Amino acid sequence: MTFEASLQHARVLVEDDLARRLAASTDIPPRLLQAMQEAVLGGGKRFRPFLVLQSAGLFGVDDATALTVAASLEAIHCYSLVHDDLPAMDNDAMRRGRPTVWKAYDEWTAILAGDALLTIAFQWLAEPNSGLSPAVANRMVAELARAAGPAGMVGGQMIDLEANKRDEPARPTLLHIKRLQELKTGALIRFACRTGPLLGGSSAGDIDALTIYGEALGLAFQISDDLLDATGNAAEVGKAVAKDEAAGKATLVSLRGLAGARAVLAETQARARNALKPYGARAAALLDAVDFMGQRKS
Ligand code: GRG
Repeated sequence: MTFEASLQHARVLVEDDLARRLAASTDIPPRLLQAMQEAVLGGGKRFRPFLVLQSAGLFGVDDATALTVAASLEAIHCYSLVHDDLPAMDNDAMRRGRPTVWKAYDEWTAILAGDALLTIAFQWLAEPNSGLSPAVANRMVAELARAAGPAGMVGGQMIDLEANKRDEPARPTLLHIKRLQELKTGALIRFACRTGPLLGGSSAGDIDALTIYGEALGLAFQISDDLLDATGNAAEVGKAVAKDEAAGKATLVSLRGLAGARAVLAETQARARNALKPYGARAAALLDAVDFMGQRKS
């Protein structure tokens, strides 16, 4: 299967699952539910669900089990985008080629829709009909909370905004940028990659291999995102570009230039491919995801 076909497979599965879960939530006030649906069902590559499903498949875990985790993770990713677009954060009007949730509704609805997606994700993992054993559900809740929370994505956003809102931002080091990206973007991608061996009850060696892969892929994803911001086309990317330079943001491109960032991307891709060596051709789709980082257009 081509990478695009595998991504499309994940997209169809997770979008159906998310649409069904939200449509069944008749106890949610209508305006809140509509804003949540707008946030979750309004496009997106579904790259994190793809990683969950592929990582699960590598360790013999079926799609139905992995989907609960994929849907929960995507809900958290979508919440982060809704909050990141708010005027108090990145102040964006367009996302995924459409008006952002606060533009389509208003700020308070967007804040509440984000809060609702964050909390419902954990409800889906923890409720008795999740399809996960209590021990696995508990592990997933703990791991996802850590990845999304103050020592993960929220912490990374804090470091990013704090540096950016200073009157005279300090010149960032490579270490600072890597740390920021490891938390802000990397933590959810790392979580997605680890779910296969965790759900499958695999060995510590498998968990370590997929963790190394996930960490490298997360960094590669962020570098490719920075390259897209610097060189991409807004219509194709689906959101404003050239924002990082205008905001004086600390990225690998601002520190090392385009060629320097591409060189770090190539090194990082090699690290990710190397971690998958023990799995040979069975990891083909996860290897394709590494190549995708060098070719992203959105
Ligand atoms: C608000 C707590 C909080 C965190 C926000 C995710 C994030 C942290 C900010 C988004 C800003 C940004 C451009 C981050 C870089 C990488 C990233 C997460 C891009 C968006 O992910 P994609 O490309 O988006 O997977 P789609 O739309 O395809 O789902």
